[in-house]
This record gives sequence, structure tokens and C-alpha cells, in this order.
Amino acid sequence: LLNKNVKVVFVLGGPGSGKGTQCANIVEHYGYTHLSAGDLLRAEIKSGSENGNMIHNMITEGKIVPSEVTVKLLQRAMAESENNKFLIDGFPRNEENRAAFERVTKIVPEFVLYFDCSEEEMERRLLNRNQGRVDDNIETIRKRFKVFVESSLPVIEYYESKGKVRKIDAGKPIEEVFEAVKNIFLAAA
Ligand code: UP5
Ligand code: MG
Repeated sequence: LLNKNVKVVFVLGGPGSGKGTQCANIVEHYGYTHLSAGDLLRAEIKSGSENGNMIHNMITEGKIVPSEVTVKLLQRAMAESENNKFLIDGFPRNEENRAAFERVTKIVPEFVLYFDCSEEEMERRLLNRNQGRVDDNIETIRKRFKVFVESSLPVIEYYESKGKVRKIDAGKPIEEVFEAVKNIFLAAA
């Protein structure tokens, strides 16, 4: 991994802002590999890992899993991939995540996509999703919003201070959001 010259874009935004949906579009057009930290954690639960119970409990409460777990999963996924361009979706979610990833991987993101969306719209999307996620109920959704504002927005502000944030109005229809996403990747190429 060290000599692979890895390029990373962090994809951040509140719960239901459309990170996963837009990452699927980006992968098709720009040759990145999509790594959703949440998907990696859910796969870890299913695999019967010794951390599974802890991860399940954290997700059910909308809390942030300790970075040693998440960073390891991301590192492993990057090492196992043939690609050297990654979209890291839903990570880093707090200052601890951000600092641990930088310390362990030495990777600095190319830029940070930030999907900005109202809570009202995100709540509507999550309650309509119907994919059986243990955290898509109104009690957990409220907790996820609170954690996003208190812990994740400061990470976005940190990258803002470094000039790395590309903010997108994510409250629009999927196709319109993707037009804005494309402009950012074209400008970055
Ligand atoms: N949809 C999408 N875009 C739309 C649009 N423009 N207009 C209308 N509808 C739109 O989209 C959500 C729904 O909205 C879908 O039905 C979609 O069709 C529709 P999606 O693309 O899935 O949104 P996304 O932002 O990916 O929402 P998600 O729920 O995945 O975000 P979260 O950040 O909450 O979830 P994540 O999986 O990243 O994390 C879950 C939990 O895992 C966290 O709460 C935490 O407990 C844990 N976690 C960690 O602890 N550490 C990590 O690093 C990562 C996760
Ligand atoms: Mg997602």
C-alpha cells in the first residue's frame, strides 16, 4: 500500500444526504473504487467477527465506532484492491477518526465532497429507504443527526480551513446532484 501512490476522496454529509447513491455514479464515470465505512462495518457484523456485537450496538445507537476498528477495515480494503483511487464514504466522522487515519496511513485526501442537505429531507429519505437497516427508525435517526452536527461537522470545518471542501447542494433530485458532482471531478482532473 505504501508504494501504491494512493488517491483518496472523502465523501461526507449527513445520514441520508445521498453519499452512497452518488458514489455509485462516480464509480461508473471516474474509475474510483467505492469504500463505504458503514458498509464495511455492517459486513464485519455479518462475518461473525469478535467486534460484531460492539459494532452492532454502536450502529443501533447512532454512535461512532472506535477508529482502530474502522481504519483497519479501510486499510485492508485498500490493500486488497487493485485500484489506487478510492472514494471513502462516511468517514472520517469525528476528529479521532480523522487524526487516526492520517497517522496510520499517512494519506491526505485530494479533496472532500460535502453533501449538504436539510434534516427534514434526510429524514424523509431514510424513513422511505426500507432496506431493513437497524438504524433507519426515527429514534436512531434523531441520534444520528445529533452525532453528525456535534462530531462530524467539525471535521468538515477542519478540511474547510485547509481549502479541501467541495460543497454540494444535496437536497435536489439525484440527477441534478450528480451534475454538480461531475463538475467537481472535472475540475479536479
Ligand atoms: N436518495 C439519495 N439521493 C437522493 C436525492 N437526491 N433525492 C431523493 N432521494 C435520494 O440515500 C438515502 C436514501 O435516499 C436512499 O433511499 C436513496 O435512494 C435516496 P443514500 O445514498 O443511501 O444516503 P447516504 O448518505 O449514503 O445515507 P446513509 O444512511 O448510508 O448515511 P449514514 O452516514 O447515516 O450511514 P453510514 O452507513 O455511513 O453509517 C451508519 C453508521 O455506521 C453510523 O451511524 C455509525 O454508527 C457507523 N459508522 C461508524 O461508526 N464509523 C464510520 O466511519 C462509518 C459509520
Ligand atoms: Mg450510505
